Amino acid sequence: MKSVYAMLLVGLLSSGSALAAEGDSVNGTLEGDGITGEISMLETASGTVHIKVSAQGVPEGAHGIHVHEVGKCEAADGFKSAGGHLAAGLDHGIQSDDGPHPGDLPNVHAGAQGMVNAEFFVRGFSLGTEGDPRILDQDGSSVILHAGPDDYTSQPSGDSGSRIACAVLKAAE
Ligand SMILES: [Cu+2]
Ligand SMILES: [Zn+2]
Repeated sequence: MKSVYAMLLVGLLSSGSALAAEGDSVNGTLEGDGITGEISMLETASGTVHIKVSAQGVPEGAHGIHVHEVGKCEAADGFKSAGGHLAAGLDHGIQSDDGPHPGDLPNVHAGAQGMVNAEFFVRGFSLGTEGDPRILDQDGSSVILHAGPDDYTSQPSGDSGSRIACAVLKAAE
């Protein structure tokens, strides 16, 4: 009987979570040297965030892509302005015992034409005005595309090389 109670309690806690705000959405324009693109994120009925990425002008191959903790894209400083990964106190990468960061995403791949089209399902952050971590916190958030692939294990950011494009995330109109 006790375990039934415990399960009920867990059910109530998770369904009452401020993380689930169905319909909240953010988007951003990806810009880098010769690279343009679009990012959109939608918080779905399940509380899972649905992300779509499209980009052109991306060097052929695999590229790390993450949500970074500051919504500031300054090309002049190599997009260092975007800060580190949205981390929530966790370690980087799906291959880490205490990972991944909420902002860690699977690598995207560009073919010879330089096109990227990808979709992801992610849990672990909110797009709304509540929840922790959330994309639209005081200093905002961004998405960064890297020169090389994320190895999903190296700290603090998967050894994915320089930052080649950046998108500031904003509440969708
Ligand atoms: Cu990154
Ligand atoms: Zn990370």
